Amino acid sequence: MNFLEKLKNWQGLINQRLDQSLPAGHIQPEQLHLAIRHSVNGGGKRLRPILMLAAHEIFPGILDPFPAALAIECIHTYSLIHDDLPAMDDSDMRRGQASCHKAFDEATAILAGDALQPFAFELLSTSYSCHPELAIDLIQMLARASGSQKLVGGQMQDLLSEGTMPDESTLSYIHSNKTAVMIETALKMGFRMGSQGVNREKLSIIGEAGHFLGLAFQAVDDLLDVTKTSLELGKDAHQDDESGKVTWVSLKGLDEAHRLAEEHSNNAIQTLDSVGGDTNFLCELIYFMLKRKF
Ligand code: GRG
Repeated sequence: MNFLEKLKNWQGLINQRLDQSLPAGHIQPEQLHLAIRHSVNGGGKRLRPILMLAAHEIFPGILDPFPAALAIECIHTYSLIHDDLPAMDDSDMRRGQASCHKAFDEATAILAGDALQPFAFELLSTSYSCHPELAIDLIQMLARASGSQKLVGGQMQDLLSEGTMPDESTLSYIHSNKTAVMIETALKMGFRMGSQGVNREKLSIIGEAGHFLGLAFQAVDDLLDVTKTSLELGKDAHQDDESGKVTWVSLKGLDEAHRLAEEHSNNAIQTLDSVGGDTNFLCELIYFMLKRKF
């Protein structure tokens, strides 16, 4: 299988497993489960679960990595649902369709996001219960990444900084936590599940590579926000400018944002060099993410 075939194959498997794992739409309360399914099954590139599978493949282990991959996608989707709410980014479109609060209502969207969080931890704790040390590590990694000093903290600082001119260190804090942390955590969780996963030194190198990749992903996201249409992106474009958000593009211009995206991607690949194992797919994925068009 070449790179693109494998990517599509994994996307298909992730979609299938998500569909099988989520509570069915007819289960009470139907509206809540339909809203969850609307957002989770509504598309999405599935980059975080794919990154997790790619990191697992460096030194593959014997356990099924898919439940962990689904768990991170559930946390990511909850963050998108809540980010789209009127109290946050107020976006009408997500993943090429109406955002959750537009398709349902605000209260339902809040609850759909709420429900996806415990669901992610239920997946981890039940799927890996025969390997308690692994289960605890994975739960800790995902819980820390989604907490007040990481994902939620990054989102809070992003909202607090709207309409202001944040300095570079505040902007780095926002990007590191709002965006890079989940990418870093996807790689670390995937690697932790592999046969060399308890090697703390290698785990920390994987985290560092994930951090660079996350910063590259954010720079590309900022570039796409100004250069593409909502139809092309499947979500509201030009949001950063409209909501008074400072990005690397507004701070330094398009060329510098391009340069940063390339530099961070190259740093991610160089960092992976010292880990050993099979990083071929992961390195191709890093370039694919750099060149992505939506
Ligand atoms: C509400 C706690 C909380 C956090 C929200 C997700 C997020 C944090 C903000 C979304 C705004 C944004 C542009 C974030 C940076 C990059 C990002 C997470 C983009 C969306 O990820 P993709 O492109 O989305 O991988 P898909 O739909 O493909 O999964």
